[in-house]
Amino acid sequence: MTEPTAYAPPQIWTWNKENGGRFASINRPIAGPTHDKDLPVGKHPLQLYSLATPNGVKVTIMLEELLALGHSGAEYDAWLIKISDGDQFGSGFVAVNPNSKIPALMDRSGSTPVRVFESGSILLHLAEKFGAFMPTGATRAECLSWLFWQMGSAPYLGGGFGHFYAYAPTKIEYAIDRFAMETKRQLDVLDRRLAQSEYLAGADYTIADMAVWPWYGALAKGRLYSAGEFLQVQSYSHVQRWSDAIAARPAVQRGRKVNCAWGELSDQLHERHDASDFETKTQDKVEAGKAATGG
Ligand SMILES: N[C@@H](CCC(=O)N[C@@H](CS)C(=O)NCC(=O)O)C(=O)O
Repeated sequence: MTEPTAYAPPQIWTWNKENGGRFASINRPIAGPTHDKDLPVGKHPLQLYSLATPNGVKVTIMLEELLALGHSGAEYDAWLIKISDGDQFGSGFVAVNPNSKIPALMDRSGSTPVRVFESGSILLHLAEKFGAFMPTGATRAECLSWLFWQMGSAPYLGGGFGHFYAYAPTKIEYAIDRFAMETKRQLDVLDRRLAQSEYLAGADYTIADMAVWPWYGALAKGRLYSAGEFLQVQSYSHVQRWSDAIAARPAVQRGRKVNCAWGELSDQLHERHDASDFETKTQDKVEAGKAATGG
């Protein structure tokens, strides 16, 4: 095995701010706000503060699916939180999520606003509120099991494999090997389940699929960490079938665009305040409008 440069941990860990890496500018060993900043509040019952990462997209997919089912109470304003600029450390954001991570939701539909953080908790809150995308009866437990499987498993994929394969300043064979093995094991867990069942909880599409798909569907399609070939993702044929089926859903296609600030301009809807924004406010239209007015 290729050995990394010898490193002996000191007696007491100290914060070395120079210790680079892709997220050095936002990583800190302390919690709490770094600056005062109120969050904007729009006109809808639900206020979402987020970014279109896999964790963020879970919630915008759920909201678009609820609206597609006719739940008008799921109308929402989606505000862009730029985590690379440190927006998650503003006092208003920290009041909604003390963990300073997107997504964060304020449910203002009742007399007292309710804060909800952690994507799995937000999906559950919305599923219970609208009585949708979560089965009752025997398959409820299966749905919750896969939902919590995602919450426990994805940190090995993102914080483990993705970090050491794609982002760490040096390639450490031990770390990449360890997390590639675990990631392939997780893909196999999903593949075996999806060989027996159309969706994760059973015959119906649920919040479990909405939680798992943005991570493992993207991985299976080679959209995460450019690791498709390395992990031989094509071999997980049932995951491929399930990923394609979910990707084809119109609500999923809309949800992926919300709070997206990279990629094709026509796929970026920085903020979403109305269903018509998908037609009129994607970045290609915004830029064309600016060019036309010389702005
Ligand atoms: N377990 C959390 C994870 C959320 C999370 O890791 N969010 C990332 C973006 S995908 C974030 O906000 N990072 C900002 C930071 O770490 O400062 C959830 O599912 O909501």
